[in-house]
Amino acid sequence: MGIVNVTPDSFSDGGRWLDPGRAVDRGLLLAEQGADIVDVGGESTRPGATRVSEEEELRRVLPVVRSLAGEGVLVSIDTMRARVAEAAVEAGARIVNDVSGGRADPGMARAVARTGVPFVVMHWRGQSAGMDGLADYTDVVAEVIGEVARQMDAVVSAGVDPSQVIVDPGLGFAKSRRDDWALLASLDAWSALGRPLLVAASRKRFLGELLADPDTGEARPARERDAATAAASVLAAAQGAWAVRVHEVRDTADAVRVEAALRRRGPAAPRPAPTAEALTAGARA
Ligand code: PMM
Repeated sequence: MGIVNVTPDSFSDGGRWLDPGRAVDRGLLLAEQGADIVDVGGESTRPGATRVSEEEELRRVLPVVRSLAGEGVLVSIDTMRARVAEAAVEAGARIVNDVSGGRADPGMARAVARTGVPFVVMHWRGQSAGMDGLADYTDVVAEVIGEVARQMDAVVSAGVDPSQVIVDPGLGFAKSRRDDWALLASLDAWSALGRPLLVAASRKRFLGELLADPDTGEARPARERDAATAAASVLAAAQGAWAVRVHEVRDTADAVRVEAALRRRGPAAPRPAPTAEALTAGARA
C-alpha cells in the first residue's frame, strides 16, 4: 500500500502532494513501482496535529481519488469521517482506512456497512492532539489486540460484515517507542483475530530514534528512514502481515518480494492486478 498524503502538514511528506495533479502523478508512480493499493488521505494524523474541516478534506481528496480510480488504481481512502468515506467510495475508492477504527465518527461503521467495501480498523485511543498522553499499557500486545477486538465488535454491531474488516496495530498512535517495538516483534499474535493485518511502520518516530545521530542524539529526518522502513516491512511480512503501508514503494516492494520468495522457496508466478475483494479474501497479499 503506497501513501499519498494530500496535506500540507503530514510528518514526513507534508505539502509535497497537496496539489491534486501532483498527488495523482504520485499515486500513479507508486502503482507503477509495485503498490497494489494507493492510500489517499486529506488530513494529517501526526502527533499533535489539529483537525481540518470536512469540506477541506473533501476538497483535497475527491479529485485525487476520482482520477486514480479512473486510471484503474485500487484506491483506499484514509479518513475518520463517514461523509468523506462515502463520497470517496462514490468517487471510486475500494477500501476505507480509518485510523480511529470507527471511533471518531459515530456514523462511520454504518456508512462502511452501506458501501460494503473492506474497512481498516486501526487501534486508536484518541485524537492526535492528545494521543501521546494515552500511551499507558501494562501488556501492550495483549491490550492493543483486545481493544481492536472490541472495536471490531462495535463496527460489526453497527452492520459491518466481519469479512470486511482488516486490522492494524496503529504503530505510533498512542504508543511509546518501546510499545512500537513490542508490537512489531509480536505481529504473529494478531492471527488470533482471524483477519488480514495491515502494518504501517513507514518513517515513524521509533525508526527515526533508532537511527538518531550518535553525536547530537537528534532523530534521523523522516525522509531518510526508508531503508529502515523496508526492513520493518519485511519483518512484518514474515510474521504474516497482509499488507504494509509505505511512503516509498519501490524498495519495500522489492524487499517484501524477497521475503515471499524465501517463504515459497522461489519466485511466485506473475499475478493479475488485484481487486480489493480478492486482496482481502486471503490472509496475505
Ligand atoms: N498511520 C498514519 C496515517 N494513516 N493508516 C493506517 N491504517 N495505519 C497507520 O499506522 C497509519 C495510517 C500516519 O501518517 P502517515 O500517513 O504520514 O504515515
